[in-house]
Amino acid sequence: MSKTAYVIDVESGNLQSLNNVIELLGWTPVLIKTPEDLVSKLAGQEDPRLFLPGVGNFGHFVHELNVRGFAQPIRDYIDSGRRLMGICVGLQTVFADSEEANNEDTNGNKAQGLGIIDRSLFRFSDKDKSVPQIGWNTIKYANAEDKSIGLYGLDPSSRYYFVNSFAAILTPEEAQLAQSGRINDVAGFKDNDLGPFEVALTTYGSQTFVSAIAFKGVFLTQFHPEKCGKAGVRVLDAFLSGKKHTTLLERAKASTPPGREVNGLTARIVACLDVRTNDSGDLVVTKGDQYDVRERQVDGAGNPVRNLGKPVELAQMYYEQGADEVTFLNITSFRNSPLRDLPMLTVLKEASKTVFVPLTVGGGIRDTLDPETNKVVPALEVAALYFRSGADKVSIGSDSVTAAEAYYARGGKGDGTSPIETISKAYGAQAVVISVDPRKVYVTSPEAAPANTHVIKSAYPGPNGEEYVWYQCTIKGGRESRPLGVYELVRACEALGAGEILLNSIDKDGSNSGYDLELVRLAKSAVSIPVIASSGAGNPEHFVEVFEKTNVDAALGAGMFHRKEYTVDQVKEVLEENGIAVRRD
Ligand code: 1PR
Repeated sequence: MSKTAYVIDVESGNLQSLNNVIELLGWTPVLIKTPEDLVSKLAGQEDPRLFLPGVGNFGHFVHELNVRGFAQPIRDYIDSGRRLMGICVGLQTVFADSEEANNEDTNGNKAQGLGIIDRSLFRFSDKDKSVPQIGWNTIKYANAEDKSIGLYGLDPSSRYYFVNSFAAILTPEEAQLAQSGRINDVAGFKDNDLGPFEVALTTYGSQTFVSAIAFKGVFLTQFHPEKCGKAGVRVLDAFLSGKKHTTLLERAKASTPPGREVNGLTARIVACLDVRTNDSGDLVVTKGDQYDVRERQVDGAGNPVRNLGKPVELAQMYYEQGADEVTFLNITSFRNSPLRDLPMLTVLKEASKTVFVPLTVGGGIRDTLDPETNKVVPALEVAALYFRSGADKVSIGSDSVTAAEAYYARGGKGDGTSPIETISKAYGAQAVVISVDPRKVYVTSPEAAPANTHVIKSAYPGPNGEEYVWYQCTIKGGRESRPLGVYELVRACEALGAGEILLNSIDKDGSNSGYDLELVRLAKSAVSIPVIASSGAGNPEHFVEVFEKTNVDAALGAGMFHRKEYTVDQVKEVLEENGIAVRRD
C-alpha cells in the first residue's frame, strides 16, 4: 500500500511539481487545505510526513497562513516533534519577519512569521549580483556532522536551485561563527526547547545566508528540491524515507565541481520550445528564423508549419541532457485565447511529471476575453491556471510593452493593475519573466532615434555605414513595432516588479551566428534582475562567448537543440573545458 505524504496548500504557486516527485518516490500526496484538515488527518499519526511549500512573497504567504488559521496548528505540530519539511518561503516562515513585507497594515501590524528563529530576513544587497538570485548554488554544512538531527543528505558536491531575493543573511562575524560550528552563538539560533539547530550555509556574492535548517522534526530548505533535478529528488527521498544521515556525508568531503561561476552561480542553460498547433491541429514544437516558422519551399499546397517534435517528449529529452530550465512559448496565443488553450495546460501537467527543473510558460499572459462567457479574465487568473498546471514562471511579451508605455505615460509610475504588478505581488517577482522581441534599428546619429531612447555606438556599422543602433520593441511575435527601446522597456518592467528578462533578438533568431552581445550588454546595464540571452546560438562556443564577453546570467538555445546538431550536455562540456562552472546532476 502506498504511504501518504501531506502537503499544506495555501494556493501559493506551483505545487504540482512537488506532488509529482512525491509520487515518483512511491508516496501519495494529499493536499491539506484547512487547519481542521491538518489536525484531523494527522491526529494519532506518530511519524507523518508534512510539507510546507511556499513560493512568492513572504507577506502574502504568512498572511494566507494566518487568515486561514494555519499558524497555531503548524506551531503545535512542530512542538510535537513530528516531521515537517518547509521549502523556500516555507523556511522563511519560521523567522520573525522579512524586509520583503516591512509595511504595516492600517492597524499598525507588520507581517509576522512564526518567530521560532527570532531574527529578520533581508534582501540581497551585493551590488555585483543580480537579484533575485536565480540559479544553481552550493551548500556547505556548518555544524551538522557532530549533531544528531541531520540534514537529510544535503550534498555539498551537488548544486541546488535557488530563486530568492530575501534570505536569512548572516553578518560576516556571524558567518564565521556558523562556519566554525558555533551556530548556537548566532542570534536567533541559540539552543532552546526546539533546538539545537543545524544549518547549511550558502554564499551569494559577498553575502552568506542560511540555506537549510534542521531542528527537532523540522527540515527546511531555502532552495527548491523539487526543481533541482536528481540532486533534489535525492533530498526529498531522504526526508520521506526518514534518512536523516546518509552516506552522502562522505560525498560532502568531495570538492564542488570546478569552474568559474557566472554571477555567483553556474552558467544556466535554458532549452526553449516554441509551441503552436500545426495545420492538422496537433500541438508541435516549431522553430523558424526571424520568427517565420513555416517551411520555405514545399511541393503542393501551402507552406506547412515546421514540425520539430512533440513538446513533452522534447522537454524530457532536454532535461535528461542536463538543461537547467525549460521554457515553453505559445507563439500563436496573440491570435487564440489561452483560456481555450487546454492542450498547453496539458503539456505543462505532463512535462512537470518527469522534468524536475524550473518550467516557464509564455504566450497570452494578459487580461483575456473568455470567448464563452464574454467576460474579461484577469491575467492573474490566466497565470494561476499555468502555475497550478506545473509552471514556475510565466513570461509576458506583448503586454509588457503596453505596460511599459503606460508606465512612462504616467511619468514613471505603475498603477498596480498591469499583469506584471498583479502577478508579481501574488506570486513574487521571480515568477514574472519579461520576454523581449527587439529589432535592431541603425541610425546615423543618436538624435535620429526617438527621444529618450538609449542609443549605442555599434562595432558593426549598418548597411549604409550607420554607426549607431537602438533596439526597437515589437509585439505580437514581431508583427508590430512600437516606439519604445529595449533599455527603456526592461527598466520599466523591473520597476513594475518583473524578476527576469528573456532577451530575444528578431535579427539573430535562427541565424546560428551567435548572440547579439551588444544587445545583451545593453540590457544588463539597464537592470539588476537576471537576464537570459536568447536568439542566435548555433554551437557550444556561442554559449562560451556570451558568458565570457558579457555578464549575462543564463543563455537559451532552441534550433540547434531541436535540429539535434548539439545536445545540452555537449554545450556544458565545452563550457567546462573553458573553465566555466556548470551544474551536473
Ligand atoms: O506576446 O505575451 O503573447 O508572448 C508571445 C511569445 O511568443 C513571446 O515570448 C514571443 O517571443 C514568442 N513568439 C511569438 N512569435 C514567435 C515566432 O517565432 N513566430 N517566438 C515567437 C519567439 C524566439 C525564441 C527562440 C529564440 C532562440 N521565438 O523563442 O527560441 O530566438 O532561437 P534560436 O536559438 O534557434 O536562434 P505574448
